[in-house]
Amino acid sequence: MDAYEIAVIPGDGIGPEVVDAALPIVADAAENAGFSFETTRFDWGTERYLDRDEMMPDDGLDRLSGFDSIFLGAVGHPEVPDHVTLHGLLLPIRKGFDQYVCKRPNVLFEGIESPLRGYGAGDVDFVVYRENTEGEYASVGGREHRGFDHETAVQSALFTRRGTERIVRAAFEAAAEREGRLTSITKSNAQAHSMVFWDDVVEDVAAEFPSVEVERLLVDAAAMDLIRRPHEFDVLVASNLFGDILTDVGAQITGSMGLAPSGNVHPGESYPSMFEPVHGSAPDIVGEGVANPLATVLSWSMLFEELGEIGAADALWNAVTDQLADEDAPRTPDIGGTAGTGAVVADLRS
Ligand code: GGG
Repeated sequence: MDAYEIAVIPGDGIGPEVVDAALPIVADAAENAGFSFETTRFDWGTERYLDRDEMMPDDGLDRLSGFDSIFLGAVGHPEVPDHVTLHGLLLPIRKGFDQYVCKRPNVLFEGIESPLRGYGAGDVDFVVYRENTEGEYASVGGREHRGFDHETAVQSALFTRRGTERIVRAAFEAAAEREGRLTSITKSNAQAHSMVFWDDVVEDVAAEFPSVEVERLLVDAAAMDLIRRPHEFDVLVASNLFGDILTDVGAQITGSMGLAPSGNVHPGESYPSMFEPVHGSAPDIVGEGVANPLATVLSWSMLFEELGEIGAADALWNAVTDQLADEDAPRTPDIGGTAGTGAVVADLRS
């Protein structure tokens, strides 16, 4: 029997609430599928930062490196600037373990009302492949002459051929396995260096996938079209920043950030991948017990899928799908209910 070692970083705000609530159903799914996993908890995040001035220890990546996978709840705290929390925990893990594919499915489930008129179950089902280790999130730049009127800030985006090719190829592979449609997102009319380069790479890689139909969209048009015609999208591939923005649009049109899962994947065996709900720490609802645990459960489903445990992955995904389709089942306020986090998981397990 396989026994996996999973590092769990609940993080900040509602992170620990959704992570702890979800663990029992995750354990059920593993047991029913005939494997086991051990979790090791790392209480890294902003409480540690406020106490010790570091989000995680200096040897944090070393401590995570032996695990089969990593699960993260959320980062962010009202008293700490967001760039500190992001650059102190989430981004070092994504970059340190070369998790270059940020995979974010956007599915409109049965029982969920989209804010888009006329859209129902199954009408929206696309996945965003977001470049996850470079682009606009590269730490290239600086600030000079602070406090003077000639103060200057420079933030450069970094696009390498290797980095761009591999995310584009991963997206093409996904499109070839799905409906054969790929939309590449750029701003190549304005960003004539990096984004025209991105277009060139897409053209090169497209030659390897003649069966995949390629559409190119500027990010502003894509933001509009995700609302205007979301049913036409299958796989989108985008830079780090554009992918981040568009997946929030995707979460809204499919009902809630509380239903949006994600994986930061390093394909291959060299490093662990990391899975997390797309939502942040939601300080406005911390402690109220109403955070939606379903994005966390779906993210565990993605984790098990990555480990090759398809039975457990499907069991978790189907449990969420069935619950949402049941109009009598409990649901949290973000999707129109009044139930708490615990009641939703208890119902999933029943
Ligand atoms: N669930 C992880 C989390 O807290 N994300 C908040 C966030 O700011 N994410 C930015 C990103 O995904 O790049």
